[in-house]
Amino acid sequence: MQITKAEFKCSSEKISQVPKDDLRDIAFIGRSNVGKSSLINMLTSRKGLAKVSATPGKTRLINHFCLNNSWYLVDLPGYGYARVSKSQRGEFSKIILDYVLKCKKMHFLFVLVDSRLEPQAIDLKFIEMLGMNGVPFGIIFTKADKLSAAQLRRSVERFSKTLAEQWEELPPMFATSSEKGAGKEEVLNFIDECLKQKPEAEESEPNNAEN
Ligand SMILES: Nc1nc2c(ncn2[C@@H]2O[C@H](COP(=O)(O)OP(=O)(O)OP(=O)(O)O)[C@@H](O)[C@H]2O)c(=O)[nH]1
Ligand SMILES: [Mg+2]
Repeated sequence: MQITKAEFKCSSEKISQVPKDDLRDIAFIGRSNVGKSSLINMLTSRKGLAKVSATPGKTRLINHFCLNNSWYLVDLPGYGYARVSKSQRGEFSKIILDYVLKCKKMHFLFVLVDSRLEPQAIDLKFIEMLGMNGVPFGIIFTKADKLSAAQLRRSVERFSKTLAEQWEELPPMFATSSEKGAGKEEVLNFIDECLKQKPEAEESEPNNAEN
């Protein structure tokens, strides 16, 4: 998929504020500082589209970016950042849980994990919560430029093995580097395919005219 147009649409504090049109969301989440905003800029080839910061906790709102006038790429706040106040933090904040579990616009969620780290408890917990709730998701291993090809492969294998202990089927997985542009085509092509699929409600309820 070629990105011909990428523009900021809005920031929302709660899901009642997200755009009301029927364009679908492809969202990005993960621990603070994992590289969500950088990846969004890399995928859209727009350097300053999403705000990047070396200080974790930069993105606090649900940010919608409209791509090719046909879908939304969504930058979500990070989880697991200890320095935000307790009421904002929770285990996973209300804004994150509401969006991920209740927002009907959300079509697919990418969970970003740092490719350099061992599987982190909070990421596994988040993924477990997605699995239990039937949320469609994939995993992106970020900052791949910081590892050799062999180290990256081992890291992905380690994560897969951990997930396989609990789940029969593994989610789609990608490795990216926002510094080098690696993984861009794979992720964009996956999104393209994903958007061609109809939302589940339309597939399973074709004759709901009385509703
Ligand atoms: N080397 C390298 N650094 C990266 C990459 N992606 C992000 N970074 C750096 O990691 C830091 C955090 O990046 P962000 O994109 O702001 O991370 P975020 O997940 O949006 O963070 P929050 O909004 O705070 O949750 C910045 O210093 C980035 O420059 C990458 O692919 N390679
Ligand atoms: Mg961010």
